[in-house]
Amino acid sequence: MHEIITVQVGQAGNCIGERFWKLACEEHGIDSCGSYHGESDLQLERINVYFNEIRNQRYVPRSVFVDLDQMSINKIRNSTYKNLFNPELLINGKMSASNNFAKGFFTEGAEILPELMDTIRRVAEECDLVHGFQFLHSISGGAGGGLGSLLIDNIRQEYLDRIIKTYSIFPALSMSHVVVEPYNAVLTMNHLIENTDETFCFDNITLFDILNKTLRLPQGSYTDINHILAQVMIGITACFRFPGQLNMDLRKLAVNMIPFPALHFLTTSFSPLQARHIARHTNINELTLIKQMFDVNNQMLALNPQHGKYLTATGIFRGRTLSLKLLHDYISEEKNSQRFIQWIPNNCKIAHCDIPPNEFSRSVTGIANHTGIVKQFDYILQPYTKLFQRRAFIHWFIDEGLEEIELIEGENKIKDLVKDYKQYENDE
Ligand SMILES: Nc1nc2c(ncn2[C@@H]2O[C@H](COP(=O)(O)OP(=O)(O)OP(=O)(O)O)[C@@H](O)[C@H]2O)c(=O)[nH]1
Ligand SMILES: [Mg+2]
Repeated sequence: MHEIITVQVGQAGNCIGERFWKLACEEHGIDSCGSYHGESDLQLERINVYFNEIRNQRYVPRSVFVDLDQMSINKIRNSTYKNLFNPELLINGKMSASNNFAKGFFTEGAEILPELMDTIRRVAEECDLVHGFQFLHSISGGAGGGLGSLLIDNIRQEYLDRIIKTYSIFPALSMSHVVVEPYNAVLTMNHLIENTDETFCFDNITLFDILNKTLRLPQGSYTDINHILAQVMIGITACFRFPGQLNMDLRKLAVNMIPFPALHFLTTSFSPLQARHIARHTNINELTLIKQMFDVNNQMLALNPQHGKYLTATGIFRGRTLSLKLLHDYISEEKNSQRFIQWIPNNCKIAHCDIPPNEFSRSVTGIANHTGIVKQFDYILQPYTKLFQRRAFIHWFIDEGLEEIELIEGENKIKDLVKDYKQYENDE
């Protein structure tokens, strides 16, 4: 079996991860203590991709939970799912990263790194064949960004030929109370550009907008947006977790989605976006699913698919009664539209998993490599530049061992990435 190891770092990473495991357990018939109570063999056929079986029909998520302070990890230690997770894989340091990338990467992070790498090695040794790693983190947190980057770099060195994918949360800077988030984000991007194979980008502003405007939950909290994020992750991973007619794994996904190594920043979309209580009654048709996959209101990032070009896209469709013929027909219409560059043949694909998600009878999770992602990069570069021109706040980073050149390198790499994406913006 080709196993995937999950690593959740920092507060955002751990909170989103907890949601992801909740939904994954529901889909595989696993209760909050790890026992199987499902009704179909299909739930178990590929369960080893994400879970370890520790004894007969008792399953444990193959996930390492990491933070520098205790708060997010203690929350998991005391949650409803406390008996599901392996306590040896819940690891916290002594001191918070205090919103500082450099603490997470150099001082506090470096101290905890040997223990973390030992743990990850142990988890990897228990696998038949590690297929890859998936990281969950915010790019602007001290732990998620700094320690997350340190772990990604070290895993890349030690597991050179394995896939590293990340689910990376971009900050809502307009709502932020932390002034140095743009620095953290730029520094983290430096490592994501160098050392990941696939980075799925999400932004908190868009997710809060979905809560407000689409789901009409104006008082929505992180728990609500983490639920949407978990739904998307569940959608992306459906074809790895279940057998399906049109299947995928991490490597196939990368091969199909990423035309050039640097351009590995992916956006996602999801449909149906509906409040939980009405979801089950809606039987959304094939055409609507496809339209929504490409609709601006269903994107998980500030992306307007009408502006710029799709380099590649994949729709992961779930549901028993979906007509693959219809999906293929509609998707080739999309592929032939102006929104797709035409010089990559077959750059719009579908994958299919019969088993629907728990909440809906049908769904689609869209994954796209789209030139419009540059807007997100500009969004962190602008405030970064204003701060850095005046060298404001950088002493906090220098004091922890960061050299100014790393900020400049990060900035330059993002600018190059923006240039690389923009050159395809007007391609036929
Ligand atoms: N989507 C989502 N974003 C979160 C959550 N918690 C924090 N964030 C965002 O993540 C960024 C801060 O990162 P955190 O993950 O809190 O920080 P950390 O990695 O724990 O590191 P420290 O900053 O040192 O505490 C901010 O932009 C927050 O808006 C969460 O549960 N879900
Ligand atoms: Mg924290």
